[in-house]
Amino acid sequence: MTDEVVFYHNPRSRAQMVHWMLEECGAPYRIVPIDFTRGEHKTPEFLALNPMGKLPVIAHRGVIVTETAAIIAYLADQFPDAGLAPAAQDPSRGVYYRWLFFAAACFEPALFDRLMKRPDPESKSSSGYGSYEDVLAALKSALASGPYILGETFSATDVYVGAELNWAMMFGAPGVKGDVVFEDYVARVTARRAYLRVAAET
Ligand SMILES: N[C@@H](CCC(=O)N[C@@H](CS)C(=O)NCC(=O)O)C(=O)O
Repeated sequence: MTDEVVFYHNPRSRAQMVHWMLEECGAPYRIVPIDFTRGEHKTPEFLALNPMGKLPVIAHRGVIVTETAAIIAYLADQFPDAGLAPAAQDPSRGVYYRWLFFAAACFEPALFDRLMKRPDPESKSSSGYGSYEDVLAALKSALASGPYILGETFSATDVYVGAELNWAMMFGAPGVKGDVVFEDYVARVTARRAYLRVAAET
């Protein structure tokens, strides 16, 4: 069975984060462009891959994976030579998972609610992310000692957290843009060759 990753892609989407990860881990991949304007993500064929009708999607060794953070974690495990995930038994795997899941489950929804000017959650204790401010403070604590989330070691979690923060900065998210910890971190991770290769293509 081929090791090639089939990557359903549109550069104007979260699939850019997966593209960065594919370059980081040195995976052999083939891009299948998906044109949103032609509704190619809502065809029966595409919905059979992802019933959400959303990108990104990958197919690898007969398996379909969706959800940006899940794809990034999956690729780190499938292409271990790149050294982008701590071993399963390594305690730092806990730190790696912690901030990867935090970014997907707390930072992303908090960020979108804030950018869309949705009202803050009525109750911090029943809202999964508490408050936007609490999320940013927690994320900043993870980055404060740096240079990466695992300290000296760059990992797949930095791809996802870095891409989310970079995106937040582009959209002028309050508390992110202009903050020295976030700005320095994003500058550091987006200076990587893999990121720059992808950015040069778009
Ligand atoms: N939770 C998903 C979100 C995926 C998502 O919303 N993708 C957007 C592009 S960034 C999409 O495909 N939108 C097209 C649509 O819903 O019609 C992930 O993290 O991968």
